[in-house]
Amino acid sequence: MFCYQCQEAAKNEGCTVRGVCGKNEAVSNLQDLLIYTLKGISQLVLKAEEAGVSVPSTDHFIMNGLFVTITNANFDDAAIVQTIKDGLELRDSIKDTLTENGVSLDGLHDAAQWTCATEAELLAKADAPEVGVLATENEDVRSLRELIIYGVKGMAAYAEHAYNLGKTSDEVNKFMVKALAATLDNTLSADDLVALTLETGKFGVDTMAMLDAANTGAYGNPEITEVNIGVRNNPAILVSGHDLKDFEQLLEQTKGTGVDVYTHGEMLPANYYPAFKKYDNFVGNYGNSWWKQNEEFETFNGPVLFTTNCIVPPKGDQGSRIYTTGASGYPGCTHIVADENGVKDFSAIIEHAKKLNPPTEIENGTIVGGFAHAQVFALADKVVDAVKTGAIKKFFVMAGCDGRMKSRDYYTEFAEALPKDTVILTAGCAKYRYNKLPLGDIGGIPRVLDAGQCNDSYSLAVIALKLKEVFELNDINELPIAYNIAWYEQKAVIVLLALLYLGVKNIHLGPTLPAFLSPNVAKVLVETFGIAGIGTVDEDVELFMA
Ligand code: SF4
Ligand code: SF3
Repeated sequence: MFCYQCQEAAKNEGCTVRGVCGKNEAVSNLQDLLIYTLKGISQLVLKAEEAGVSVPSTDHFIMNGLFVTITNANFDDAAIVQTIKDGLELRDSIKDTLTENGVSLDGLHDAAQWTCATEAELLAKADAPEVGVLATENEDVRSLRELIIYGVKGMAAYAEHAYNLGKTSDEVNKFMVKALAATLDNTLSADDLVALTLETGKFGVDTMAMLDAANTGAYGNPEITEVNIGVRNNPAILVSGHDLKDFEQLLEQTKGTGVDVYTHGEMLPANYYPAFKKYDNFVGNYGNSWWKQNEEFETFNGPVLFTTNCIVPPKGDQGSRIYTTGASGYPGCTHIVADENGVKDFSAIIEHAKKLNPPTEIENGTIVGGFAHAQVFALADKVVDAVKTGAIKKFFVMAGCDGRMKSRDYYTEFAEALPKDTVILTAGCAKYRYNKLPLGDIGGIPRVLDAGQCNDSYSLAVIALKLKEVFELNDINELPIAYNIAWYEQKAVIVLLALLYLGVKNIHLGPTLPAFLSPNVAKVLVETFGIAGIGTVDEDVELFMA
């Protein structure tokens, strides 16, 4: 195996024996083969498009397949094997249609041609050198190809959440096909791939805008909310991940059952949506970000539903009360699938909850969030005034992911060290490093404004663009906003590419720069966009405030 897609890549080079995330060699290789298969399918879809032949839709299969390979989403080798087999079937049906229409299949890449007669052959192919990341020998081309693939993985995740709410975009779906196929094309130069990287950012913005419209269209605009972080004395289900449609279905089905519902990790922002506030059994948020789940699931006592990443391999017998759905999966855990209308039956998890103890309290009180674009616009006068009077000197976008590395204490210390006339704008699970600190407020504006999930980084970009308009500036970079972003998995990659596409310069990225950036590609990002790593807290605060 070789994997370097996330921030925890071993030695910041790559995992080669077993993932730091817990992914074993077999799963890692199978994920590579799934991506390889998606690339082959994409090459055929492009061929069909050129020939003007209509072929079976691959949109949902591709977005889901990409999502399955995101860090901490799916560890289930059997499920991935089945997805690959489904992909081969889909691929063959496209080939048949092309052949029937007289389209030549000459010149296809192995990714569009490989076959297997048995599962053993499939497993052997997953381990073949032509399949994995290292198949691209030139390290700069490999770096750019993977940067694009990781961006597209993040895009696919957001596209799938929107899809689950009935929203999809032909342009985004077509771009994913184009990008996947492009990574098989040896005629593309490094410059072509740099251009494609920026285009990935453009479609990242479009996808996040689509998901924002899907979420707010279905559940209303997030609003300022005091979220309870304590517990009640009823049996309960904990929901993690990012999918709001799953969350809604679970709330509907638990209504009147005596079973409470809590959010964990990236599901916390569900508390901010008006549509979910009508459920009396929706209690609040339990615990912190994903990497604390082993200990927090222990004290939660009840079953847990994963709608997406981030799963940490369960400890002891915890797996027996973990349920997965959508792109997520873990061997031995119960996986809940949707019927043809997208309806999921959560009765098993609800019945399971009834047999278990209520959650044990680990903290109490409330935290405040809900500062997505509409809520911030409603407070615009107050915010603009605070900037004009100098009450707010600077905003710090500290969006992104959290992770288990000790070096991430930097973000807590950085938030504590920021001058009192600064405001943190956050989104994603990165917030857990400082959202419970007593940082106070500035004239009633909390010093940590949480817009929501990682995809709600889109809201932060919309807010920045609005401020640019209000202050009549020519360039988004003239605003008193600094970007100190934490990344972990591939959704943070698409958020980063989206910000670059919007023209944001001088983003600091930590706790380490991605292992998949070759020195030359890193140099391009530094020279073109002013991307930098992080230093010490004191140095960085001084640098940002200068
Ligand atoms: Fe390693 Fe991250 Fe890949 Fe897991 S996802 S194998 S931790 S690089
Ligand atoms: Fe967190 Fe996994 Fe990325 Fe959606 S839940 S931000 S790490």
